[in-house]
Amino acid sequence: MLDKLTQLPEDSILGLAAACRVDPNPHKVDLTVGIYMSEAGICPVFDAVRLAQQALIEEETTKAYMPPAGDATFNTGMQRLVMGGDSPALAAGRVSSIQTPGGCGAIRIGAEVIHAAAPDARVWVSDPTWPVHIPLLGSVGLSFETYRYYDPAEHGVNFEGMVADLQQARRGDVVLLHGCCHNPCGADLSLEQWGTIADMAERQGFLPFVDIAYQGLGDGLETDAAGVRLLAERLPELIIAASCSKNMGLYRERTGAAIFVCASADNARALVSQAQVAARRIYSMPPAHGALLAGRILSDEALTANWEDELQAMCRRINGLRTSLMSKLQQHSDRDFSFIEREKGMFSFLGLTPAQALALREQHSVYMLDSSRINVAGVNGANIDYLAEAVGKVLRG
Ligand code: PLP
Ligand code: TYF
Repeated sequence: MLDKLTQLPEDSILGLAAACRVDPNPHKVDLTVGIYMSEAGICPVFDAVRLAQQALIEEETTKAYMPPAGDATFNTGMQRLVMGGDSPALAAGRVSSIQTPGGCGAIRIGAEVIHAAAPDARVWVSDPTWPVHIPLLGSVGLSFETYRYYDPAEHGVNFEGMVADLQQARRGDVVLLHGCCHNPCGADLSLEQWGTIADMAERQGFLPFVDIAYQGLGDGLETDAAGVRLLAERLPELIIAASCSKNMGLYRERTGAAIFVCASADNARALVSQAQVAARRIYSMPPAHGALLAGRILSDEALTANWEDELQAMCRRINGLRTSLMSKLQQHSDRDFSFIEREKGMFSFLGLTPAQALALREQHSVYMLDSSRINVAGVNGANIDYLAEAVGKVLRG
């Protein structure tokens, strides 16, 4: 039976990272997967995570199953982190959540809940969106529509196109939005534009589904959540997929939350039961370790302050790298790269053709996606000159 099954292609992002790992060129530059790399070229463990982990190891008394909804301290901490401590929906008891295996798990649970409520729901995704959104949402049976989002000529959001396309989204449809630090393009909505999306959701009745995987890495924890908070203040219903992979560096611990903003407190409770049943169909209970660490950090003032300091430093460093990369690229090319500085978070499209991205890989061991998406956080003092020079060479042909 199994011999009918054939080899499938690798994940387009992870496959390139694997190719870079085995490249023997000592000058190789890995700008593929969205992980934060320090100046020393490593993906660090946050100091607050290390401290929380030491305490957890001392105090942990069991490895029995987590409850199906996950750790209660983690859940309330994540609700406050994303929604804000003064959220009216939170105060009204209209918010509930379950702990999930990463943001991916949250997206999948959100998709299951949507499918239970509206099996024919269409999910509107940005052009482009994170490629993993498609299997995560599509495997549940939801269908897709696309809205215009990134304008490659302007290196920014085509908001007119987005609004024109979303005018066709109707009650029973879902609109997937990147909460901040758009993956792959780095171009985000302004708060005013979030307001327009809220107006449209109110008028047309579609349900926004916000994927927020980079809170704290664009402008800061509060500013990065301003869009999702605006929607939560204006709309009766909202689904949010949050992740601690990037902003706590808990990638491999698979730590995330599916958050539901509902029209009533009763409905918010019902959604937890729906999400738990959805989780039981896939993995039953979430993993413990990452959520126990995040829960400790979010519920302890000193650990929170320590974590926020380190996150702010990462955010500042990424924004500094954007400026340095822009000016280095401009030294090696007469193109305008100022857009890199205007974008947010880890990603940017450099605006190269797939053939140029391939040439960078084959001739210079500089690894970026074929779309020319780079992980800005993979740039450092030791590789920035080599990188800019290589891009300049490839652009000259
Ligand atoms: N959503 C987007 C746009 C992402 O880029 C990522 C991961 O990098 C995620 C969600 C979820 O990631 P994880 O499952 O590691 O939390
Ligand atoms: O886009 C990225 O690079 C990150 C990490 O299947 C990632 O979001 C990449 C591929 C994947 C899961 C996560």
